[in-house]
Amino acid sequence: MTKELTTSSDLPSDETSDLTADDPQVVNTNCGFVTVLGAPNAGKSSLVNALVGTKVSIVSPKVQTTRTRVTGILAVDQDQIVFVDTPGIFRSAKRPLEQSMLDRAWQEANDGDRLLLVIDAAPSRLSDDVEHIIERLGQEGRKATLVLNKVDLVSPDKLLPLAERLDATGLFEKIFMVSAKTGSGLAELEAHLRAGLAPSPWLFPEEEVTDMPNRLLAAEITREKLFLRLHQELPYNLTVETENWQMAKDGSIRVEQVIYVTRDNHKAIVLGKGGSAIKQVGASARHELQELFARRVHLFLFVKVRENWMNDPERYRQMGLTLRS
Ligand SMILES: Nc1nc2c(ncn2[C@@H]2O[C@H](COP(=O)(O)OP(=O)(O)OP(=O)(O)O)[C@@H](O)[C@H]2O)c(=O)[nH]1
Ligand SMILES: [Mg+2]
Repeated sequence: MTKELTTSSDLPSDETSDLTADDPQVVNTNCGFVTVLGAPNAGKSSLVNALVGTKVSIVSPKVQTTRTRVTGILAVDQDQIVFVDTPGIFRSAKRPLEQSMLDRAWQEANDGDRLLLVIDAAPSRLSDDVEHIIERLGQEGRKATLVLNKVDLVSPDKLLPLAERLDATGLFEKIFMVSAKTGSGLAELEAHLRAGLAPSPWLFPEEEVTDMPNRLLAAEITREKLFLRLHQELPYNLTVETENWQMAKDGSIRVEQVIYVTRDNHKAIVLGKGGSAIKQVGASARHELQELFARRVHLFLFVKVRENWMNDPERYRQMGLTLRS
């Protein structure tokens, strides 16, 4: 797992004089961005986490869990892949938050070196959202690698017709059948992506698994616990921000976060009877933060009603999104 740079002793003697290990001409590493695109709930974040080998992106059984660009970085031998997880794409966004999420996903689709389209292979037919993505990629003349995910839920005789139908679109240079849950097919996918990398210096240090700031990562973890616990429209009407992040002298971290909700009754539900709900969310988020940062974490959660947060550009900026004007 070492970063192999050609040293001057590997080069013909007459070329060695001016070259250093930082010179692009002597770098023998590979690196690239892979944008992971797909409809909501396809398993994009699960796939990125499985490929990176660390949980960098939050996951829930609900749609629209991921709201912004989340990177997961894989470094193996001389190769570094920066996976860019994106919000699930759906046909029609109604609310400003949904619009910003869609803008973000399509923007990332245009920015990456390579596109990975993740489709949930479990349903018997392609959803409208998937048809919409395929249509748009086709119109834009984009090519992608197709990942049929959740194959652990499908019998092989159903997979083949689906793969053939998608292959007929002409969009996909290669099709992989994987399960982010069991890990099946991931080694082949990884090998394919690594083989397609361009020679380039690494963009991140070897041990880095994401470029997300700790504050955002921590807010996402709390949001995941809220998504797992709350139902109906409530998860979609809240946002979490880390307001304070302090390292104490004893090495522990003090994290203060605000959960913004839009209505008083939402605040009551988030708090639960006698604060029982928020206590559980806090305990579960704190536990995960402690594992992630390998130190003691003191987590303080506050719930604030801010009716209009979904029209406040600052709330979007905190999430790494832009509110359309
Ligand atoms: N059985 C099975 N479940 C999976 C697999 N991959 C993901 N899931 C589940 O599918 C659900 C959605 O997974 P996510 O990774 O959050 O999906 P996503 O595409 O990132 O969703 P959004 O961020 O909402 O667009 C979760 O309940 C996952 O546990 C898989 O390979 N097999
Ligand atoms: Mg996601």
